Amino acid sequence: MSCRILVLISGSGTNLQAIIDACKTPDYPGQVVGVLSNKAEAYGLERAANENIPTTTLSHRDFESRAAYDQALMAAIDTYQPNIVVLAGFMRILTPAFVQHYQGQLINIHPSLLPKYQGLNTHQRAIDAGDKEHGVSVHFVTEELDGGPVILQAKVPVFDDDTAQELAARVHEQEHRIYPLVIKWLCQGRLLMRNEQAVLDDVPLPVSGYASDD
Ligand code: NHR
Ligand code: GAR
Repeated sequence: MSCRILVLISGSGTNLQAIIDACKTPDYPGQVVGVLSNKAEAYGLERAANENIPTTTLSHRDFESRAAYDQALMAAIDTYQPNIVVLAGFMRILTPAFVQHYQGQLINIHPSLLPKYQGLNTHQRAIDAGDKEHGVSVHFVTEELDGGPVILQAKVPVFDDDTAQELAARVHEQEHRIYPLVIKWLCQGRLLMRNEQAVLDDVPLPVSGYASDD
């Protein structure tokens, strides 16, 4: 049976689209069964509707605390009975209770070469630091923000005259390649988190993830 994927978004959903498109390729082991947004205006909700994928919007503004929001979020997610939960540009920090509920089945894509530039505004920070290389990381989500074990990274060059927007576009191309690949591994049961480390085909991955060249 195909792996049930639930995607959490807050914005444009280009990663969501890449995942949906990958799921349509022959023999892909998963399907997006639902999309959940904390923002009603997220364009990703339209992308889902265009693909006849059910959506839920749950605004954090309607809840008194992060704990209350995350309880409602978990209840909404679990109605879809997902096997895995994928953060794709989801912009709310998740409580330990949430993270523990989906431990090992919850991944995020973060636009930096972790452990560099945890948090927000990563492209501008890489430019300001004069980095020659930047990129993207897919990681298991743990209680530590952007601190869970890295599964896979992709690198891009930073050019001297880059704007944050140009650099972000270069990173996005890589995001759309690596996220469907990692989701496939997770769906196939080849990828898991063991002792705070990512393990692929029973091989513990290095801190910078699979196929890293350093
Ligand atoms: N939650 C946990 N527990 N662990 C992680 O690793 C998480 C997470 C929730 C989201 C994505 C992350 C990113 O890739 C992510 C990883 C939002 C913020 C943030 O500061 C930081 C990191 C990430 C996502 N959010 C603000 C907040 O108060 C709101 C910002 C906004 O709405 O624009 O939640 O970068
Ligand atoms: C992506 O670049 C993703 O890495 C980043 O937001 C963008 C979402 O784009 N995630 C974060 O910054 C998480 N805090 P998308 O909505 O087009 O997929």
